[in-house]
Amino acid sequence: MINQWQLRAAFAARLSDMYGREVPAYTTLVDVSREVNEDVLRAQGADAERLGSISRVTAERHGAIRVGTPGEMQQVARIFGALGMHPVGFYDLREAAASAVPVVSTAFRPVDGEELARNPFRVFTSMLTPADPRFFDPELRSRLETFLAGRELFPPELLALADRAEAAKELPDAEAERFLQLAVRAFELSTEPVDKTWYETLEKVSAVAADIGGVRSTHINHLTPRVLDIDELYRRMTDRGIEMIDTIQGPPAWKGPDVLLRQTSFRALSEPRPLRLPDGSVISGALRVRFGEVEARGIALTREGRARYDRLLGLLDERATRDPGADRAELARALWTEHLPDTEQALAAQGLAYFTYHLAPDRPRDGSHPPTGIGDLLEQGWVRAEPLVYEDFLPRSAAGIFQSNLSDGGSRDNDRAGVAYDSDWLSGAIGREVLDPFALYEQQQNRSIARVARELALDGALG
Ligand code: OOG
Ligand code: NI
Repeated sequence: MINQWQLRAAFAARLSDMYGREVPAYTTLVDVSREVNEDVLRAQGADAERLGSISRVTAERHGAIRVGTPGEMQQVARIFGALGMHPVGFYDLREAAASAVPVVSTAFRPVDGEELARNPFRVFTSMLTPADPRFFDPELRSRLETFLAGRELFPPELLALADRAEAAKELPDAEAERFLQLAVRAFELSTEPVDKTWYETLEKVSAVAADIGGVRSTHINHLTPRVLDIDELYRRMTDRGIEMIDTIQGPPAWKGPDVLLRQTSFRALSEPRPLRLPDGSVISGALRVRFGEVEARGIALTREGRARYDRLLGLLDERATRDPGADRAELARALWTEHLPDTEQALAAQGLAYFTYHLAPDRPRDGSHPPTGIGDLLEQGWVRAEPLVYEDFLPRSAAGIFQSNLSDGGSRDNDRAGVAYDSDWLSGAIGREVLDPFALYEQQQNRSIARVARELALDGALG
């Protein structure tokens, strides 16, 4: 029998092999990430593993896929459900992006601490919004919806195996093998000819719309390794002659703790794709869709911490507008230094980031009574705080990653009102609750505090 986390780890590893064959530059990115991680581990020792063991970080990947309809999203949810991955968070990239990115998204990922430690594979999953009149007029919407309704992304056998794996939380070896083969195949780039006229019609609105709705299949759009020093990775990739986008998205490099998520990417590469012309003939063409991305993960911020981050991004935009010649990273660093505490202890004390709390092995043993507040316990050496790693995504960064790979902005009519979608709508559409990331981190933190309280009481009883 193969259990869920083994299935998830095997799926992530096979997807990585497949993607490396299809997009060789991805392999370079993985190699350079591994080198950087080994160097950081050598230089920092145990500190390098503060946000995850080196084995977790080395195997860690996130993927991105894009689908066309709620029905397709629901099928994706079944496949990832088989792997113990649940929809977490709602991202509206239509609002986060200046150019035309007509999608709303969630991320499928494991949610409990142990599962994340075993293998944290996550997939950012976007769904096209043909009903949004800012992008699609009624005629195009109707053609697009008809096209999407007529395709099948996932064979029924794959979905049946997925349902079995989700219900039983495991699969017998032979079925597991079949499930993995079918699942990886479903995300390979199709060799079926692309209808050139249809693709280009959608491309005029948005390259993302063409990538999703211009073809009869889906594919993994990128697969992202995790690196412990993204600034160093950026330098090494550039030294190797790989042209990276010009920024690292997310928080700046600064002297304080890493928080949230920093990401960067190299531009989508032209890949050969067969194109069908109106006369039925097929020519070999090229489309630029898939790219490489890398990320560094930091500590998860509380709602308050996140509000601070969002406010700082706003301030950064203002300062950059006022001072167009200034280096954005420098401006960001100055703002961060001014507005964010630069130690884990202060982040914890001010309620800005999430931690789990554990009894300190060297806590007082002189029979004295521990204080009751978590802050005092920490300060007086009764407990230790371990940071919770941020497991999710950032809408502004995601929009930046999408946009940096669009050669033109597409078109959007901002005079029209968009269709409103939110987390509840998506939950209903896929028939599963889209979970609130903050609630998940809070739960982990609260559980650890409750455990510490129990252990201290026990300590008292024994002492
Ligand atoms: C997804 C872009 C978002 C990230 O890491 O923020 C993303 C896409 O291009 O489909 O993957
Ligand atoms: Ni990504």
